[in-house]
Amino acid sequence: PVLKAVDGEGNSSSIEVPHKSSPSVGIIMGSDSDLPTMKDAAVVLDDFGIPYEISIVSAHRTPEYMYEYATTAADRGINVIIAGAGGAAHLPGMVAALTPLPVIGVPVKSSALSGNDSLLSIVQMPKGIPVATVAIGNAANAGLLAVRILGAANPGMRQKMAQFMANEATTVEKKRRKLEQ
Ligand code: RP5
Repeated sequence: PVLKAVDGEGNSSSIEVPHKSSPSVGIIMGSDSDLPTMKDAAVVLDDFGIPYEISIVSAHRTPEYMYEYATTAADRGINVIIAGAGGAAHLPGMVAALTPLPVIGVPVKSSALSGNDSLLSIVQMPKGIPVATVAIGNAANAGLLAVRILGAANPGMRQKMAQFMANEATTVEKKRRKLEQ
């Protein structure tokens, strides 16, 4: 199936929902309107060859499904959950309260408060229930952090991350040399 969506600023996006038998990362979002932001996490995981699943899980509109998703994720073989939401963004924190897995929160940019509401809702977790929070709208970094978490116990994945970082450095070096010519 293909998930298509338009966000509050009119940015449209679509993503082919993968049929992978053993997803290692769960990407969830409060609404399909979060997809234009959250697809960047999927792009990173695709680049690193990490199987993932994508779903719409709303803390407010589908609380029972959120409970089911979070409490079964570990048994289904998920190792890391990336959760994005905007506004009163309770999804990452509630999911973290229901699973022992690491949860990465993505504050989605909202129209009313530019994502500051999302950021504060996600980052201000009480002691005991951590959510690793990335910058507003930066789902790519959530994907990269998931790769690093998986890489802690996987030397091959760590090597891929080291290569990615070396490539980033090369790109910047090239730009610097061009500028200094
Ligand atoms: C949140 O409310 C979602 O994560 C989304 O960012 C925001 C708006 O949702 P829609 O009204 O576009 O469905 O729950």
